[in-house]
Amino acid sequence: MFSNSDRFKESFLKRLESMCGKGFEETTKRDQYLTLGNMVREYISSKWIETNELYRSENKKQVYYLSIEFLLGRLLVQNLLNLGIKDVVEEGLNDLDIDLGDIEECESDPALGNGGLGRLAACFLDSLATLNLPGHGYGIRYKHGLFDQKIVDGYQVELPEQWLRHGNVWEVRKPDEAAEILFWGKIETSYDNNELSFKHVGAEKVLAVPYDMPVVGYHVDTVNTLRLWNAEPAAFAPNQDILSYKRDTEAITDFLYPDDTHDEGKILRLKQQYFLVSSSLQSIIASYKKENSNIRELHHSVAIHINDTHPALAVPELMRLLMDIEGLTWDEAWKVTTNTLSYTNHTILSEALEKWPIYLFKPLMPRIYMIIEEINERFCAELWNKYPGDWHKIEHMAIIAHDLVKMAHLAIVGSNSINGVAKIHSDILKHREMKSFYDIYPTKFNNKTNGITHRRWLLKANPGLTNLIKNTIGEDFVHQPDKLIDLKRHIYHPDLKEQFANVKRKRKEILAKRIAEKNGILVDIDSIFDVQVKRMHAYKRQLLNVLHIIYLYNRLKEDVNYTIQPRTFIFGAKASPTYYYAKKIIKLIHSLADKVNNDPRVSKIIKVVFMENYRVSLAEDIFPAADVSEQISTASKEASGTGNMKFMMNGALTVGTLDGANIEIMEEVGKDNIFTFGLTAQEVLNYEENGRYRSMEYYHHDLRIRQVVDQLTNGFFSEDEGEFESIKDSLLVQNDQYFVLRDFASYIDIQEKVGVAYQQRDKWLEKALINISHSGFFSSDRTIQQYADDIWKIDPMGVRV
Ligand code: 26V
Repeated sequence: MFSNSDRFKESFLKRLESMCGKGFEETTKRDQYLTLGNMVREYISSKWIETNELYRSENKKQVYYLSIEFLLGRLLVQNLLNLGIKDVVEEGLNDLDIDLGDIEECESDPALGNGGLGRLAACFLDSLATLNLPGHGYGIRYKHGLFDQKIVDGYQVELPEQWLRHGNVWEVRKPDEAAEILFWGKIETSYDNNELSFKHVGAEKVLAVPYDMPVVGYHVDTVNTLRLWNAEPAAFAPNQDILSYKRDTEAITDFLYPDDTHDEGKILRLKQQYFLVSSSLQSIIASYKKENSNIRELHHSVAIHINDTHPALAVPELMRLLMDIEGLTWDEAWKVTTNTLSYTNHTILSEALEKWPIYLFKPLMPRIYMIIEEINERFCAELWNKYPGDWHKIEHMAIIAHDLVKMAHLAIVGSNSINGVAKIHSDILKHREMKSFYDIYPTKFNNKTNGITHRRWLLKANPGLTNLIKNTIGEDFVHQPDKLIDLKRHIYHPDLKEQFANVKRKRKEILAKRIAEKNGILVDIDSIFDVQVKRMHAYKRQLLNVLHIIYLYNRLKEDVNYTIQPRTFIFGAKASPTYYYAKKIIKLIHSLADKVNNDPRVSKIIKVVFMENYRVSLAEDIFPAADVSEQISTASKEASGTGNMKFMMNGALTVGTLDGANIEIMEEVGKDNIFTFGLTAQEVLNYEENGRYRSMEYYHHDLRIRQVVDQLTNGFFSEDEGEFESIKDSLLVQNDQYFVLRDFASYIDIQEKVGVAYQQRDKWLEKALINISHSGFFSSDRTIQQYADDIWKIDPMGVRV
C-alpha cells in the first residue's frame, strides 16, 4: 500500500471513503489524518508482531525503561520518516491537493512529560528501536498531559490538556494483560513450616490496563513497545461506595503532575509511582516466565532502568514479587533485584530530591514499607560495620530517617549502576552530593552524557538543513551521526555557507510568520534570533536574560548614536502552576515586551517575543530558526540540558555558562565557537559553602545593575509598582540565590561580543557549521549505545533493511 505514490493514493482514497462514509470532497482534515494514521499503524503492525516473535524466539536480554514521563511529541510524520515512506505519502497526498503538514496539525501533541527528563525518555526509545536493541518503555497513560498554557494580560493561565479527545490511533488496548495493584489494607504475618508468609488483607484493588504503542526504528525492521498503563476499577470491595471507588481509582491516571523540580509530596503522586512500578514489574515477570523457568536468573535476561527516583519503588516491589509470589529467600531476591536494576539521577537541586513522609507511605503500601524497613536495617548494619560508632554518617545515609523515606538512597542501594547525565553532573554526584555512597560503592557510579535523536531534531524538524548536509557529505550521517564531522572539510566553501544562510533565513521567515499570526508582532528577519526556551525556573535564570534586555533598552534610549546588531529575543516557557516566582517572571517578560515593542525607535532595533504554550511541536519550529541559544543556568545547577544540543545541531551558537553539557559542547567545538561566561561550578559551590556572596555589593557598585534592578519597582513598567517587588527582593533581600547579579557584568560583555561576531557574517556562518559538524556526539544513539554496553549489557537483534 506504500510501495509507490499511485498505489498509496488509491488505497488512501478507498480507506478514507469507507472509514468516513462520505465522498472525498466531503472529508475533513481530521478524517484524512485518522485514515492515514490507521493505514500507517496497520503497516507497522506486521513488523511489530515479527519483532515480538523474534524477541521471544531469540530469548536474549532485554531492557525495560521505567519512566513516569515520556514526552513523545507527534508521531505521524516521525513514523512515516522512520518507515521510509514519507516521500511516497507526501507525493500521493500532493496529487490530491493535500498538504502533509496540514494533516499533521490535526494530530495532538502528546505532552506526557514536563521537560528534559520526559523528552530524554522519548529520544531514548527512538534510539533503542533504531539500533535494533530490545528495549521497551513503561509509563503512565495520563488522560491529561502537561497543561496547555494561555497568556491572559501577561499572566499564565493553565487549561487541561486533552490529547485523547479524538482518540489515539497509535495505541492498542490489551485488557487481557491487565495487572492488579493493591493499596491500603493490612499485612497479616504468619509462620508455618518454618516459613514466614505475608497476606495483604482489606486492600483496595486497582486494575492497571496496558495500552501499547509501537516504537518504530529508523529504516530497520525493529518495532519496540511503549506500554502505558491506565487505572480502572477492579472488582469493588464490599462496604465501599462504588461511585467514589471508581472516581478514586480513575484519578490515579487522570493527570501528569505539572512540576519539574518542586517536591510535591502528594499522595496521588505516590500512588502513581507505585501503580507504574507494580504493573510494569508484574508484566515484565509474566513475559519472562513465558520463556524461562528459573526466576533466580531473571537478571540474565532482564535489565530494568529507573528514570530518576520516581520509579524507585521498583526496588522493594521487585523484592516483594520475588519473595512473596515467587518464593525466593531474602538473599536470593536481593541478589536478583540489585543485579537487575539501574538508576539515573537527573538533578541535584535539593527541592527535587524525593522524600516521602512515613505517615503517607506506610498505610498506603504496608508491605512495601515493611520491605524498605528491612532493606534499611540491613544497609545500616553494613554501615555500622564499616564506620563503627559513626552515628552521624549512618543517619545521613540511611534510607529512612527523620520519618522520611529517601528515594534516592533507596535507588542507590538497590541498583547496580548509578549514572549522572553529563560529565560535570556525574562528578558532582561522585565527589559532593552522593560522596558518601561513592565511597562505599565506587564502581557503581558512572556518567552517561545525554543525547537527542537527530531523527526528530534534524531530519524531521529541519529537512532543508538535512538536504544541504546530504548534498555536501552524502547520507552516511543519517545512520552514523558522528559522520557529521565530515562537514568540517567543507565549511570554508562559500557555496555551503551561502546555502546554509539561506536555509536558516527560510526557517526564520517561517517562525516570523508564526509570531506575526500568534503575537501580532512583526520581527526583523535580519535581526539575531536569540532564543531561550525551557521550563521557567529560577536556576535557569530567564531573569538574567531579561535584565540584559532592560540594560540594552536603557542604552538605546540614553544614546541615540548607540548602534548594535538588531536582535529579537524569543522566550518560551511554562511555569509550574504553584510556582509563584516563575509566574512573575512570565509576567515580567510580557511587561518588558510591551515596553520595548511599543517604543517607536528602540523597537526597530530590539524586540521581545514570548511564544505561548511551548511544547514539542512548537520546538520543532523554533530550533531550526535560532541564531543564538541561551543556556545560562547558574553553574552546577543544570544537570545536563538537552535543548542546548538541539540548538547546536541546527546551527545556533551557544551563549552559556560552564554548566551541564555546555561544557562538553565547548570541548567539542572549541572555545572560539561558543560564548561562555560567568562563575564556574566550583566558584558557585565555594560561595554556597563559605557564604561570602553579597548581592547588595554588586547592586551598589555597578550602576548598570542598580539601574535595571530599580526599574523593576520604580514605575518603569506600566504595571503597579508592587508587581515585581518580589523579584527585586529575591535579588537583594534574599541575597540572589542563583547569582544573577554576580554574573550580570560577564553576561553583558559576552552578549556584546555575540553582537559583534554576528556582523562578521562569514565567520559566524563558519562557527554555525562547526557546531553542526560536532553535534554528532550528542546523538542519543551514542548515549544509548553506552547504556547498552556499560549498564544493561544488551546486544542488537534483527537486521537493517
Ligand atoms: C520532579 C518532580 C517533582 C514533583 C512533581 C513532578 C516532577 C517531575 C519531574 C521531576 C524531576 C525533574 C528532573 C529533571 O527533569 N531533570 C532534568 O533532566 C534532564 C534530562 O536528563 C536534564 O537535561 C536537565 O538538565 C535536568 O534538569
